[in-house]
Amino acid sequence: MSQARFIQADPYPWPFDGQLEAANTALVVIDMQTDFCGHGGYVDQMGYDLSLTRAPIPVIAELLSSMRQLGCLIVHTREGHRPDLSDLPANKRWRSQRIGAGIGDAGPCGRVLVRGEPGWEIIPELQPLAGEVVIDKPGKGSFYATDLELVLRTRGIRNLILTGITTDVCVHTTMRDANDRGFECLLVSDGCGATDHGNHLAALQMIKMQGGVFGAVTNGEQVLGGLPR
Ligand code: C5J
Repeated sequence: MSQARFIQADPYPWPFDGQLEAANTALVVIDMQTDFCGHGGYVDQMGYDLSLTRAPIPVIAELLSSMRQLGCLIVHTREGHRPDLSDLPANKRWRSQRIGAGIGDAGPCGRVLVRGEPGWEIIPELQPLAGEVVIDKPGKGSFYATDLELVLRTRGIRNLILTGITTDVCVHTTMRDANDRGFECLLVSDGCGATDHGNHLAALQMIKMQGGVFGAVTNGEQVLGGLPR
């Protein structure tokens, strides 16, 4: 068995059992799309401060570069709906229309959160490389109505390093769901962002309760320093 290896994290050195190898660890980059962090996208149309959802871009770029070099599995996700909106629940559409950013409606970046539209694309700074896994999801969690679990199990992944936006919505939903499925999860605090900084901080705190109820939290520097070489 290989030597135990840990990344410094809160509330425990991660992963819990020191079984950290490039072959069993994936970097998950959640919803780094123009709709969530670009001008004219969904989050911008709702009136939120884009600097909050753009803040993690440099940290994610560094993690992508290092973890690609190590040969770790890289997973990108995109939230979005079919052009005919057949996978868009009526209540999700209604709520988005109420706040002035109707999903499926025309906007400055094309139809809001619709697959294939400019706003739905992953931002240029964090474009997936050919061959990397890209998961299209209609909901907040990355497991719901996708083949993510099948892909991770097939590739022998048991450790997930989570980044992306938004901390309190799609990242949290994915982390909670992954944790229930037995994946060992680490959230990168400066590799995530939310539309409200208080919610970002609260989401980090929630993970750390009960001895790490959903896993552990660290920052990009600790991940870069703790990855297997
Ligand atoms: C939201 C997301 N906030 N990617 N989506 O609607 O967190």
